[in-house]
Amino acid sequence: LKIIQDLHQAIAQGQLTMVYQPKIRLDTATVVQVEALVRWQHPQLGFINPEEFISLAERSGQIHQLTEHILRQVELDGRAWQAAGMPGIGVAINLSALDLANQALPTIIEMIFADWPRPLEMLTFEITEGAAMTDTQAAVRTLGNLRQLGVKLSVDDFGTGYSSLAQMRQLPVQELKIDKSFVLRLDSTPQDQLIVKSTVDMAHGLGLSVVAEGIENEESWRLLQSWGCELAQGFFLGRPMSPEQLIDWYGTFD
Ligand code: G
Ligand code: G
Ligand code: MN
Ligand code: NA
Repeated sequence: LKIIQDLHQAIAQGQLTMVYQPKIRLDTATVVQVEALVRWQHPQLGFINPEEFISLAERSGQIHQLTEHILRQVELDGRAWQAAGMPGIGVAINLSALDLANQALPTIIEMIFADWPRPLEMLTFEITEGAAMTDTQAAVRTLGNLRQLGVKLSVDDFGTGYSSLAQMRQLPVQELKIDKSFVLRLDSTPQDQLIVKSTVDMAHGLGLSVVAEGIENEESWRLLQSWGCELAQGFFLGRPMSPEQLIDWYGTFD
């Protein structure tokens, strides 16, 4: 398939770019982290949805290369922010289910970030609920080895799969990210309010910190703040931005 070759070229020729979306502390309203999101502007087809080409990379055996490319880009962008005098903020990187099957991943991360000006504790890896719960021995071992590096682990899209918080407790994760489908209409949907508030409470009871994604208005921000949710991410707070835009945005955020 041509699109498979195109993706191969895109990785090799640097057609993929990263954008970064802020994650903000609800108690102090400070930016503490950004989530790295990959973008592909195809020369003929235009913008391709990341879910589509990541799934393509998984099916065509290119996911390890793609992930490694993304890791290198994040490392470079982190250096540029440091050089630009931006305070040390963390970066969250998404991993696909197949990345967890890659036993070499922890070593690859360690090598790529060996000379990073910031500690590995400032990296978080977001693993989708589905991927975290396919408790193959390989995936569990990779999660444990990642943890050994000192990075944080987060369960992404929480609430969309079939897992429970009880199962989550068995994994070496520190953070749970409530899926945006429960948050987008939080201000006007009592049922979503009930789901999100109880998820925050239960997660806290298990010692996990909570991120809510999909905050699109101030009322949702206030509700999450009153429930003690730790971090918020959403278009109301900041959209995904290029690494250069992020520096400017950071300078004006308060
Ligand atoms: O970027 P966008 O906001 O459209 O994200 C769509 C989905 O694509 C998200 O669920 C996210 O998990 C996934 N995604 C975005 N960037 C990456 C990436 O760098 N690696 C992986 N594995 N998934 C990503
Ligand atoms: O990996 P994950 O599914 O968490 O990726 C985050 C996705 O959610 C990205 O595609 C990002 O653009 C999207 N997103 C982040 N904040 C908002 C928001 O406030 N509204 C909507 N509709 N999407 C958001
Ligand atoms: Mn994510
Ligand atoms: Na998500």
